[in-house]
Amino acid sequence: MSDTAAKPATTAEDTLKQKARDGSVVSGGHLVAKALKAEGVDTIFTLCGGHIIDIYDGCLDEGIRIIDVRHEQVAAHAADGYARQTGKLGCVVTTAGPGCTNAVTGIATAFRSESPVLHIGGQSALSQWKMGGLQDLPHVDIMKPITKFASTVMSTERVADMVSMAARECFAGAYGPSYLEIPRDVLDREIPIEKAVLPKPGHYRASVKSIGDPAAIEKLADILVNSERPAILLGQQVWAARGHQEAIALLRGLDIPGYFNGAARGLLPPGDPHHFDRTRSLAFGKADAIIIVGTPFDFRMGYGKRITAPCLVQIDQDYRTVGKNRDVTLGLVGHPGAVLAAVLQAASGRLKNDKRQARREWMKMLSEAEDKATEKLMPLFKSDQSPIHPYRVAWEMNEFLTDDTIYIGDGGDVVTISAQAVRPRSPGHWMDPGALGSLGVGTGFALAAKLAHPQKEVLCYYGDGSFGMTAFDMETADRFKAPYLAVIGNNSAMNQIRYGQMAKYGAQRGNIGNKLGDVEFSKFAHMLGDHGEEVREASQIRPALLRAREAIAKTGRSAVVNIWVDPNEYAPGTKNQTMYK
Ligand SMILES: Cc1ncc(C[n+]2csc(CCOP(=O)(O)OP(=O)(O)O)c2C)c(N)n1
Ligand SMILES: [Mg+2]
Repeated sequence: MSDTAAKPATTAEDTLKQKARDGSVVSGGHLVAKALKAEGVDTIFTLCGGHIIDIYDGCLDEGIRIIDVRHEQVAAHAADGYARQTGKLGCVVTTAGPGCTNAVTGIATAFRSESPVLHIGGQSALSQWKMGGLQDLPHVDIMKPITKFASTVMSTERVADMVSMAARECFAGAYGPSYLEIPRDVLDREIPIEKAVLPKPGHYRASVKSIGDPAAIEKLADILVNSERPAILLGQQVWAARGHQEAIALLRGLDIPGYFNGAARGLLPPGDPHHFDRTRSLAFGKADAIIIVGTPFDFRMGYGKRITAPCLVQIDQDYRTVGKNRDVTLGLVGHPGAVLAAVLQAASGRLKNDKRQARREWMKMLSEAEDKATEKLMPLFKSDQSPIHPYRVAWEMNEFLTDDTIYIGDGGDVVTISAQAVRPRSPGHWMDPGALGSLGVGTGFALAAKLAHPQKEVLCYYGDGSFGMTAFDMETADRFKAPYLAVIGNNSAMNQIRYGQMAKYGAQRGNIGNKLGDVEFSKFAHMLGDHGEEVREASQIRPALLRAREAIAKTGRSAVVNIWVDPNEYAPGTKNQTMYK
């Protein structure tokens, strides 16, 4: 018999607690935790509030880790980041009212990035429904447009059932977030356990590994064995759905050049013969067949309008994305890994030698063009100008990355630039906000990445504007022994916007509303008890990064390297961004 069970009950509360321990009654909060456990959730990201504390009590019983942050935006980004890093449901728990609204940006980011996140929020008691309770808001109405599913839970009996329902919705088609609001009396009430609807782990969801229409698989196999200059773009769904091994097998099996965007960056390491990243326009301009997998024709793809290849195939988890914004030759709906494995099988042994030879030449041509493009960037990458050129920082970071570094970009221009130099070495080692373009994702992503993979190094490259948005949760990373390296490209401005403004309004009027103070962020690190350095010369970037790495290993705390970059240097595309035209 355990110590707790041996203690006699003294108060009514104790009696209830004892009953709960006996397993004869269960509260709504404990049902939440049981359902999360059934879904494989091992960590929740949260900021406390009276409406939700019973969920914490349940998580203690179920052995679910509670990571409490300083701002709900970070909790939501962390839940998203944790989903991206683990391939499982992420979970954020917020209190009613401002707890929910603070998390909106994180959930909206997950929505545009198709990340499976369950957001559970508190609400005033049903007994005070619409009476003007503390922190009362129409949460479900607020969350509906940025989730796949949003609902109130109306009874304690249904709490676990509705958590499972919301989780199922997160994985329907393209993944995404769900929101559940649980009123306080529903959450706190205790009911006999046999009255609760408790879906059985592994029995309330079907496999998502659908291949769609087998006839379309055959058609795509035909296309791929008959083309001479095919190219494949792998998008974030390939990684999110963990279809990357099948995707890589297809590239290698049929000798096709692969391009990678967003979270798919790093699915193949740089230097791999099927990895390409500087010649997408060239390849798409000359290809006779282009296959787009798991990424929409949105602004990042020019809405697909520039593609002129005679054959364009689109594969997506979401039926609504295929053929959206432009016509396609063939559309397939299904799980990217399952579809590509089926296509490879259907094409197996059918690629003729002359076609394979043609592809090798095609890839050789692209590969030479890649080398030329890199050579062209080299003078910028190697620049030793003072103030430091932002391209040099990007290059130094790429040199500094190990095979085990997860790279996160959170900023404007400096991060856009970094994408030209940073080559993640492994799947999941590149994280960016995705289509919402939300600044401030970095701290939550870094916290989540380190918690998901304590043995890996996590480097977040921030703009100084972005860092200011969520940096305080670096303390949370330290508190939970999830240290990471924050590198800041500091130009004392919201520079990406500044350039656009100057291009449109001229140097005088363009400098309004976008300049920031000169902040020595190393002092912020010192305040937290962390290692922090200022870097003002290009030659000092590498030594500072190495010292920071060493400090993190030695102290188990985060580090900040604040690099002062030239505010007058920027990415080539920035000034001409179409949004300013
Ligand atoms: C939350 C949010 N607010 C505003 C923007 C618009 N925005 C895009 S880039 C940028 C500048 C970011 O500044 P910083 O992080 O310092 O990077 P820099 O461009 O200076 O390199 C801004 C404000 C945004 N994308 N997200
Ligand atoms: Mg800046």
